[in-house]
Amino acid sequence: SSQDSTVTLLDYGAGNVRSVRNAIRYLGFDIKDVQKPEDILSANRLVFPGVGAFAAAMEVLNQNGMADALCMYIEKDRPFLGICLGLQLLFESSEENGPVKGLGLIPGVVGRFDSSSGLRVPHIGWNTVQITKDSGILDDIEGQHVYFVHSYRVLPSDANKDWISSTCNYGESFISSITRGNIHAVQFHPEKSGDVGLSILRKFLNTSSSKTKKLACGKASKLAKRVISCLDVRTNDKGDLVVTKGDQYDVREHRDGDEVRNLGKPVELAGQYYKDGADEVSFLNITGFRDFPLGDLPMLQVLRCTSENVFVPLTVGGGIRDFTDGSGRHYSSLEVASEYFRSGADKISIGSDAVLTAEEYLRTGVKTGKSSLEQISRVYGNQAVVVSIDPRRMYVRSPDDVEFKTVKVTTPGPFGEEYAWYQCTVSGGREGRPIGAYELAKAVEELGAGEILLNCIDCDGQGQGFDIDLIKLISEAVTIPVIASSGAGAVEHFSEVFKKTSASAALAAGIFHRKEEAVQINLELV
Ligand code: 1PR
Repeated sequence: SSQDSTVTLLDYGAGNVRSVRNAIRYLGFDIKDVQKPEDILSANRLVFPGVGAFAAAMEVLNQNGMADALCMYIEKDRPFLGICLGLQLLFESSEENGPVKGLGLIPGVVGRFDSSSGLRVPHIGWNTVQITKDSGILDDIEGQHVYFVHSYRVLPSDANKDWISSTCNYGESFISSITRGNIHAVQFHPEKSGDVGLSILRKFLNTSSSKTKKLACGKASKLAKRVISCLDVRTNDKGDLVVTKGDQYDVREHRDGDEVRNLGKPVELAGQYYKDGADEVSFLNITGFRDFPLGDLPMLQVLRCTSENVFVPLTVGGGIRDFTDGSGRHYSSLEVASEYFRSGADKISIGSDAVLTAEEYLRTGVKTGKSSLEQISRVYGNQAVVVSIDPRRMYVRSPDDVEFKTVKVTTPGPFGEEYAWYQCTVSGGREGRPIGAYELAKAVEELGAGEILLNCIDCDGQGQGFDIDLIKLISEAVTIPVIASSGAGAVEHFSEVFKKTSASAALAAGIFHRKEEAVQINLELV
């Protein structure tokens, strides 16, 4: 019956739940949105993809009677799946801007990961989980990786141990899923965990009565390093949005009339890379600094179409800043970012605007709270905000020659210089700024960035390997995850960057466009 294919979704409007919707539809189910508490009580199966901050979510749930309905629904053991914050809200309270009271169905307090011992927070990445009891939905995921993105977690205890169906290890063992009867909740994102995640969702949607099989107990979890496929996107001279790729940021052919290199259509290529096993896909709208992205609606369309079929995290960057259009209408950077999130992005990436913000912050020592970076991370959480750095290597003879942090380079410069600093640029590498990558990285971490995408203009498109000196410098300077980028030309380059630096992920473009390597790079083998 039509009832059987209906999934009730509790979306209280705090962020991107488009991916969850897309995944449910992809699996052949229809979605009914909760409008009032009665819709919860009459649901066949309820999915609760909590997004945003704990306190804000509880406030909305309490205001309109949803919290009571939710507790009643769960106490009646009706099929329920909570995702991420949808797991955390079931516990007694959270320390996130708190203490804040939760739904109180499960004993335990939601606390922050402790970054004081060098642990990178937010925890962003693919982990295996250790299954501790049959859940009926996680049966097959032993040894498989699922995608996590969170700064808060609940620890296992005697009081909640009967609920726990799996744990995960990130600096410490935390609860990655709970199960009791028909009630399930997961800390990771099944809608962003590729085929493994889709199979978990499918099982939940198909079974209300769970037929479970016996499980062997698991191996220890291990954080997998992520490999990210990047698509640099821009409008070509004919007006089509194309994937392009530069050589040290120069995307023109230098023959046949200097055309912008055209490597294919963004949606198709993203779909291909997902099928090939990319852990994440990033779109960088590389002319966003001059073409306003909300005027450039095709980019939003690319996100909408891509997110219908790509079930791993999507990042989009380019042109995130305040803007006044020709008719005098003002758009805030928050509006631009919100539009990207609504269209299916999980993270946004800020380039040029973050450089200007960091410069001002270092000059004044004041956090105004008004920058794009601060506003977007306050509203969407710092895990949703990437800062993309486009540095250029500047050789010097001695560290005393510049006011910026230098490194002793592995390969000396053209005049035998033994040191270098890395100058930040804006507008796609066109303009150098008086700030180094090191100073920028530390400043944006303080201002609320959740991750750093570290490019290197010198290495971009060269296929000669990542700039290990640079990546070591930055990944040791901050506690947020760093994505190494620019220069991958062989599988060995990925293993090198993970062996020699503490980068959490590696991003590449050309190597995948040239189809020299499938995206799936089995790092344990290299
Ligand atoms: O400044 O907020 O509008 O953001 C613009 C964004 O576009 C920034 O993230 C900036 O890095 C990017 N961008 C601007 N111009 C270019 C260009 O190439 N002309 N692309 C550009 C950046 C670097 C990576 C590339 C890696 C890996 N390209 O995206 O994919 O270097 O390449 P490889 O594996 O082939 O070596 P804003």
